[in-house]
Amino acid sequence: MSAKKVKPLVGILMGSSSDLEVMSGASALLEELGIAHEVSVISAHRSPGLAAEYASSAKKRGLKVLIAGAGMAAHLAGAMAANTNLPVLGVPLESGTLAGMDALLATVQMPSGVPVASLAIGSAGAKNAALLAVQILALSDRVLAAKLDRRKAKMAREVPGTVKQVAGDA
Ligand code: RP5
Repeated sequence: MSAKKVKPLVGILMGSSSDLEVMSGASALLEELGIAHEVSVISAHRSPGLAAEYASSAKKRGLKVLIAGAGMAAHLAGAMAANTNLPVLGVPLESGTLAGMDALLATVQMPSGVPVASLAIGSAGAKNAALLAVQILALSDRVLAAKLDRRKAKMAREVPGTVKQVAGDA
């Protein structure tokens, strides 16, 4: 008997295969939390038709959240948001001469009416985008919500707290 194929709930996109290393952090986190997802390289500039088609068909295909990472003039998240009402999480990536500031501004400065939730530049942003996607899914999934609670509690336990106390005269 073959294993039941679960439809992906999250679509991770990136503008180039050169973004894969950083964006794989998002995929690893979703995998850790057991979230079915798909990973695609689609460019807002180099394959604009495919980008529009992906976004317009995403909801029909069962996807619930899109994560779009891109560098330089990062329009991928915006191109997704232009063509779907699913939540779009944008991850600005460091690429080229401006160290990700270009992508940050392009991702965060969406015009009114077409929201993109922008995360931090680079790998922290990629991982947080995955966590945010899971938090959105957990709004209607109690088991997932409990998993996130346990993860947060574990993270708190792992913070060292006071690392040194120094005695003095006063
Ligand atoms: C962006 O341009 C991509 O997201 C990537 O971060 C950057 C450079 O792409 P490549 O020239 O490496 O394909 O569109």
